[in-house]
Amino acid sequence: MTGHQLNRYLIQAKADINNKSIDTLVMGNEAADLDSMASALAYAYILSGCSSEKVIVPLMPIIREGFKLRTEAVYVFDQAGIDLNSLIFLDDINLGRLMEKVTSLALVDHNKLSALYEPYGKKVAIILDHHRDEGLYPQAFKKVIEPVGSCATLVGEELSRCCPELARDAHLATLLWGAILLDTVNLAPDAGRVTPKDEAVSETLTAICPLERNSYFAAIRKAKFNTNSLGTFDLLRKDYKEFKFSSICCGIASTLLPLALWGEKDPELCLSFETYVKQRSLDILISMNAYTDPEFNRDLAVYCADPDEHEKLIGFLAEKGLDLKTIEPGNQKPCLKGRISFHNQGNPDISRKKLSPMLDDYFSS
Ligand SMILES: [Mn+2]
Repeated sequence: MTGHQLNRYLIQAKADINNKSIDTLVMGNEAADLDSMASALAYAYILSGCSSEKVIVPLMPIIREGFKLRTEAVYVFDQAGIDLNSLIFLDDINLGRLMEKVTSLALVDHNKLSALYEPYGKKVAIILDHHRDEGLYPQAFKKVIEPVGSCATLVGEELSRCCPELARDAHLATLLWGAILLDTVNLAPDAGRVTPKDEAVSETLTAICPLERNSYFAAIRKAKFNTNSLGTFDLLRKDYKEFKFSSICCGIASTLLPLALWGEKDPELCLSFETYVKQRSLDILISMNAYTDPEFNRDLAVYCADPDEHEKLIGFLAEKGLDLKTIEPGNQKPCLKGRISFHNQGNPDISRKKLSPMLDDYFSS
């Protein structure tokens, strides 16, 4: 499986970053979702197929450890037979030293560099993106910025346009098609994401990819919500935001499994929360668990380093109409010094977006 052309390209690219100057470095955005990573990898491969004398390298702008949190990307990359060891992650390189050897940048799935990369803005030569055009980098000689459902669609267009030899590559097609199907919700018009261009590119990929559309989409969706492979630490950091409410540092994780199931997997939830709090110097850590069972449902886990603060906070949340019912997820071991409590949230309308301003008001008064 590792011997196919796409993997041979990746192995070469990874060797090239150490001993050659790089004509073009291709990168997606820092959120590094499936669309972004698939587009970067596929576009680098296509560009190098068009001009084999050039050194063209894709960069995944996250650390290697972060890849496994994107469970849908793990699934699609596996279906496409991609050897993860050959991918280049941030911790495989020294960014400053690498950029000295890079002549030009190709941005996919974004058109504005983040602060870390902004010093290299002058090198931007190509942009393929489906976000709003920020009108930056006038020196770029190629800008394709269109509001299609998925950036992978624009990469797919480049494939047919500039590199017909790769247009029969099933691994490449599997990669691009996965991103398009996930972003357009399986090309569903009701979801309001799909455009005629996404449909057209998807049609072309159907002929090359050995998978069936509906089952491929269903499997990607399932992988996205399947957190079985993740431990408590990974679940906490997968979709995590940190807030400063007055002098209180509060982390709120959004997780996709019921607390009952989480507690069964990990009987030391409190110790894990406590370690996480310590590492990030937090005062409070909350997990908002959203899942369907079969109705949409929410649970809430609240940890405070200060036990007195915990009691007051739960009292406040009760006043705010979250309708909390205390639950015991499995046989939980006690905390070392803080206090944790677990609840079903009877009012499922209160999301992180709504909870955070409430907490801000509470701690500011
Ligand atoms: Mn995108």
